[in-house]
Amino acid sequence: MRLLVTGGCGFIGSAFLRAALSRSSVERVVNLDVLSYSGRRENQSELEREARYRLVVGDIADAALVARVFQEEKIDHVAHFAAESHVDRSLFAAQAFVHTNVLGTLVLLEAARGAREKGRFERFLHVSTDEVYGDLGDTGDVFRETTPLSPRNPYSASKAGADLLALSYVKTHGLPLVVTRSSNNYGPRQFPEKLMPLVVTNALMDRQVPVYGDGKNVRDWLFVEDNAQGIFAAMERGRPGEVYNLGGENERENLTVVRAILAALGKPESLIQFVKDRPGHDRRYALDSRRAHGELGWKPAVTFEEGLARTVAWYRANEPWWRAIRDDSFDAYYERHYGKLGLKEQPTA
Ligand code: NAD
Ligand code: TDX
Repeated sequence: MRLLVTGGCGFIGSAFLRAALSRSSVERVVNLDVLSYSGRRENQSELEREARYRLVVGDIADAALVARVFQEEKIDHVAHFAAESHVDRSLFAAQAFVHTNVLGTLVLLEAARGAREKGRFERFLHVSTDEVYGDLGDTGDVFRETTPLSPRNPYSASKAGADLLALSYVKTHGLPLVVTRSSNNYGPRQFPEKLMPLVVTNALMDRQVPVYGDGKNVRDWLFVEDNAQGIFAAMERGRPGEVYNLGGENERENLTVVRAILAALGKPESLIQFVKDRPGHDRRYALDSRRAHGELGWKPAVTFEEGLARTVAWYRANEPWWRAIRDDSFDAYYERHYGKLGLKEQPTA
């Protein structure tokens, strides 16, 4: 397998790089990453010593660069993670989401189609999300792979656009492509704009922890290493043209998650501050993952309690990692976003 991973300096992509390089069936891994604000070179720096591995810094929407990588490296598999991934940023800067998530995906599909026509391309694994299905509201229902796409924010709309393009390449060009749609990931190396690492790092700094709305929105939490295993299984064993939901089977209200983190850190619940709700905030996501269980033989292995303990321990042990991110530019984002939502001034630690 000569594998191109996009977005391997990000949270899930870097976990996937480790999973891929641990397998002897993988002859070569090339990571194409533009090192955007959420791309961290240190997420993969120890891998740079591996002879089978190469980091290429560049944009997936740069067609000439992507064509060169395909040709030089004789790429026959793609695992496509690169994306603008944060819903809140898509509310005020949507253009980058279309550039990377839609246009970037198209460039990769075209490169794979070209390689396929030359007879040397085997699998394109497109990484998508449960958010493309929209919102379950307060119903007891779940999303199935057949649920119509109904995205409700610019992030999920751009991901849904990418999904449709990707699946169209199966029909029109016979591209052997598989899509995974996972639920919310958590674990080490997640950029601290997302709920869990934001709560952990704010609490470690004795800052208020912002909870949107009434805190009763439900997410289904999947430990990042379990997602990496599921994606690898889908790339190896998934049927071309098929979609696989990868759910964590850990539905929790946000407030429950926040309280569990504060308890694990020994911090008081008085740090919780309810702020104005996210516009268009999806109430609940939940996935039916029986197709992945049956066809891929995949199930999440890490319980929520174990995953949370490992996540909290990682942020405690890797303070230089998150301190380097929580700099002035992060504060500018934080004030711009949370100031509008009514977050109180931060008490000093
Ligand atoms: P992330 O923001 O941590 O990482 C994204 C990576 O993509 C970064 O390394 C960044 O530098 C890179 N990137 C961005 N634009 C690029 C471009 N134009 N060219 C090359 N590289 C670029 O994101 P993540 O949380 O690791 O998410 C990875 C994928 O998984 C995304 O496709 C996302 O939609 C999907 N996903 C995420 C979750 C989640 O809970 N985080 C859940 C389901 C699906
Ligand atoms: O400060 C916060 N306060 C808060 O209450 C933040 C950042 C979030 N929240 C809420 C919003 C959501 O209900 O917590 C929940 C989780 O929020 P995020 O971490 O922003 O994730 P979400 O919007 O659910 O999207 C995530 O899962 C699907 C990922 O960011 C996406 O990349 C993925 O596709």
